[in-house]
Amino acid sequence: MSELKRRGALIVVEGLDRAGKSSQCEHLRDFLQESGHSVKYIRFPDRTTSIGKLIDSYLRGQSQLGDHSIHLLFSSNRWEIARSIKDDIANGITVIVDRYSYSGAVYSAAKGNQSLSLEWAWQPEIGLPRPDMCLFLRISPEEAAKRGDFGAERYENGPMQKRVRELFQTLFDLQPSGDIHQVDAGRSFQEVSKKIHDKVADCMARVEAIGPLREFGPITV
Ligand code: NYM
Ligand code: MG
Repeated sequence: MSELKRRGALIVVEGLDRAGKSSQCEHLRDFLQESGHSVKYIRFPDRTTSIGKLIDSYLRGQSQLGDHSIHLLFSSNRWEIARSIKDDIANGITVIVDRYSYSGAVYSAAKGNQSLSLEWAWQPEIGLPRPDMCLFLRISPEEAAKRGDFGAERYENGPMQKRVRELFQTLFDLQPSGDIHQVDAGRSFQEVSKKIHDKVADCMARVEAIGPLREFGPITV
């Protein structure tokens, strides 16, 4: 009989644009790999698939889509990758995900479309793999704006980021306790990465106690 393999952890990193998610994710991947773990780093939107190409064109302002349509494409882009995430986790690979369902729900709900509430926006995420932990890199919209040139893509403007920041908090308050871990991303790169490594190490040690990979459930706003 083959030895039972320990599953990988599903770790999501969230935050506003310019919070430093991607550089921290790459650093975390290298750190875990150097400590002997099997690890993969993926990001949403995944702009390489055919759905991802539609999203990319929308974000660059090269195509127009209704708020509900683009919302469902973002969700669909997660569903098309969900199978491979589950397989990797089952095969003992820890998967680091740069943006996930939380971004999906809050960016769409932040547009202020009356028929696109946070609750509506969350619905298509129900049933997707639920992260073992979500690290929220917390930064003020003002600080984020200072870090680089905003405005290259849709949603990268002050009022939108401010609303997104508020809705992240609303959504996090509705998540199961223990899922969301806030990290002060206004500190130096080294300080932030140390915090992230410590929290991830705790989570990876807990994976066996958590049991099998879970799924997202509904929220009530
Ligand atoms: N975004 C990202 C959404 O609006 N919905 C989603 O489901 C996801 C995953 O796409 N401004 C937005 C947030 C970002 C933009 O992401 C592109 P990135 O990580 O900046 O490339
Ligand atoms: Mg961005």
